[in-house]
Amino acid sequence: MTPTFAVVGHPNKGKSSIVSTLVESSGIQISNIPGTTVDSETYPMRIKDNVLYELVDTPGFQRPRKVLAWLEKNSKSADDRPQTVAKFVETYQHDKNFHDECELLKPLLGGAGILYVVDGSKPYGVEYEAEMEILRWTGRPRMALINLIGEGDYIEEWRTALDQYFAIVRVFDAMHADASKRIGLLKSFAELNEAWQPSLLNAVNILEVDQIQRYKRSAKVIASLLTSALTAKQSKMVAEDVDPAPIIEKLTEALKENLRKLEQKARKEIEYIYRHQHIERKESTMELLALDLFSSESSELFGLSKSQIITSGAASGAVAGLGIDVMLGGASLLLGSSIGALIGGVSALFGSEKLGKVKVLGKTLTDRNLNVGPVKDVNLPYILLSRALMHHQLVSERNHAIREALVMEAESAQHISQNIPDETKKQLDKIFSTIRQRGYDTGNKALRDIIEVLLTENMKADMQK
Ligand SMILES: Nc1nc2c(ncn2[C@@H]2O[C@H](COP(=O)(O)OP(=O)(O)OP(=O)(O)O)[C@@H](O)[C@H]2O)c(=O)[nH]1
Ligand SMILES: [Mg+2]
Repeated sequence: MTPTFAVVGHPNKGKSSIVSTLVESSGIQISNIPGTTVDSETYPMRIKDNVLYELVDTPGFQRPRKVLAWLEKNSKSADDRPQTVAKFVETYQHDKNFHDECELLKPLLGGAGILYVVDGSKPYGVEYEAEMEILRWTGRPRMALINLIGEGDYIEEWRTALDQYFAIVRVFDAMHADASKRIGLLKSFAELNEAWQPSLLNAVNILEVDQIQRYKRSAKVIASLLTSALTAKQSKMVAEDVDPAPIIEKLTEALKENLRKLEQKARKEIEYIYRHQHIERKESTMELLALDLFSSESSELFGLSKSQIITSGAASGAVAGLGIDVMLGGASLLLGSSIGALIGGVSALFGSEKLGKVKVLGKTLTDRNLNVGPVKDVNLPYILLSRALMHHQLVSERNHAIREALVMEAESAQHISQNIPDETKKQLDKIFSTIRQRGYDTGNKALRDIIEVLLTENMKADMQK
């Protein structure tokens, strides 16, 4: 059976925040208005096809004293207490006054363990005792989490009280807990109930492996971003008499836009890896004003230069007898060198000097291909890399209980590339120049490996904080 925990407690103490964190879901409703969660809802923690555990988000206790008074009246001895709780739910499940209590007790009657959440930044008070007593009556395995919503520190008095009702008491900061804290908490869950131990320890293993996988997958995304950016180009065929300057300008803008889009796409992919699909991001767009670009003009037709066409023509005497009309009729069916071969045939008929007049699908060989890109600027991959490393750090550390936008300051990205060790920079320079020369994605494993190390170094720095 999948280990299931119901997160229960007073209204507005961070129950939904804890559920969001532990199942890595940013779609759960969280707000500072008490009574936000109205009905119980079960959320599975899934990695690939495995459901590792489930958490039930529940509404807070509303009338615990009344419930406890009823339970006490209807119970004869301690051995009938869990049954009495079941009887309460059966009796009051359609009563509006006890809707919240019935909602939170139902999953416990169904076999869930208890995670009781309190706010350790506020003093302890007797008003919590009825809640804790009811939970004790259910007889379910119980653990208390002291969350810290404000500045105060009443952890010790809470601990003294909670220890009397709960097998395990832990301080757990819902909003700032990172992956290692969450995994630590799962290990405590495993202590709570022997029957869940194998599944939960397995869950811990799967999560630990998944953490490493996330770094690997992120490295792949960033490597592919850099490769695409280093090889990005724009080109357009124009007729002989067209002024190239405004077109080059447009192509340059299109290239910059493409680079920004590549970056945004990589951002989304990284956020997806860390299950932050709904993130709102506030970041300054990449400054690409002064980028140094390659630009060139060449005459070509369907990807073949004039000399290629003439060369292939020399070898294709077989088509020399075909008329132009026949050739045009068939041109749409032909590609690349076949077209070259046919034009070659034509050049054999008309002589290469007249080739400029021959039109194929409306284009002449005197049309020019205007090219912009790739970007020469040696800083480009480092700008992208720094920004990607910073974004990865923010996203990988981001707790799923946070609902505010992710803010990225462009200035703080700058120091990241300065911190890359010189030896690594040399290796990167070499890889970047190879990618530029080859002009296509080589699926560069060396690049992925270096980026993975840079991502992991970031992680180490975090753990030392
Ligand atoms: N600073 C801080 N705020 C927190 C923490 N946990 C929860 N909050 C805030 O406390 C408020 C209540 O959080 P919820 O998770 O909605 O609380 P809840 O217990 O589910 O509330 P109900 O559904 O109304 O019973 C929200 O504004 C949270 O952002 C925390 O660890 N630190
Ligand atoms: Mg809630």
